[in-house]
Amino acid sequence: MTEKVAALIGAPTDVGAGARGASMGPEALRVAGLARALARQGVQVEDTGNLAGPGNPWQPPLDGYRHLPEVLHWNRTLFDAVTAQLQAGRMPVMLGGDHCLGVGSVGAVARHCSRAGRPLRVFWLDAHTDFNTAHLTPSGNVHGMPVACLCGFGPDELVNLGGAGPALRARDLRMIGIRSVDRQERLFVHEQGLDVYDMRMIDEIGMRAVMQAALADLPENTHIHVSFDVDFLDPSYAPGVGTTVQGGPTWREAQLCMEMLADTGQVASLDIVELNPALDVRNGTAEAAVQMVESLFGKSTLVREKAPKT
Ligand code: 5AB
Ligand code: MN
Ligand code: MN
Ligand code: MN
Repeated sequence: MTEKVAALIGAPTDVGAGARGASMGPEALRVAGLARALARQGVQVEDTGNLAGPGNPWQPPLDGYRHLPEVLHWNRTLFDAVTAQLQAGRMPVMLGGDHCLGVGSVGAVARHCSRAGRPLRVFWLDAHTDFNTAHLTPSGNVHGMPVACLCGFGPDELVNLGGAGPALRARDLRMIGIRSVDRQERLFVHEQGLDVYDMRMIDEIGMRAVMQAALADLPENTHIHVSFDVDFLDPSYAPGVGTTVQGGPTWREAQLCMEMLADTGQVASLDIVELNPALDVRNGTAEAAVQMVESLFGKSTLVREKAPKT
């Protein structure tokens, strides 16, 4: 880790999701021992508590978006909180909350890096590409749209959050673990040239080669942001999410992904999103997520100078 102090920012909302419950995610992650896990890895932790925002009105979509005013409110608040932590030299760790919050969190990181002239690479660990727009979406749920918004395709207020124009370029993104892309979303992902490492690629060449490819040509001084949607993990050990998709990375594959990110020493901000305690079993998914994050912060079985040669 580049930054030594991690600031936990709770964003307890599910306004962007299709199921209620992700609003309880921040507390479930705390109960599962997130702060202690980071401390074990030598990271100083400051829990800034939870942000406040509107409740979930549970309304149908309007013009292709569900709860857009509430989504906007939460993302503005989060954008400011993440920006403040980055400016204070701390590493923001956002505890969601559903993945619509990626707009504010990644947006803040991207604007910060662009002001500092620092290269950025965003790792989107997810079963889904989250690249829908109001026209493409089958659900109207904004948690299926954050990547599109960050790349400039979405409502003006979200696209231009904290700056004019798109926060990200498609080439700044690497998507790992993908196994559910909607029919029309798929064409758009292809058209925009997103760098997607889907489950088939993980099956065929293995997680190690996938991560080597996704980390290739990483410029020195790159800020790595990890947006960890807990539904990235296989539902056999992570059932506590709103949108489970069978056939995710095994426990070991997911660990390797985290360990290889940790090896870069360049992970500088993190989202943990989509954990839904209402659907979990004895907080086991929260505990699984915490174990993954501990690996992301450098936990490994043995001391290794560097990864073994191929
Ligand atoms: B998540 C779906 N593609 O747009 C949609 O969990 C699911 O943040 C989106 O990845 C899942 O509604 C959003 C069908
Ligand atoms: Mn997601
Ligand atoms: Mn997902
Ligand atoms: Mn989900």
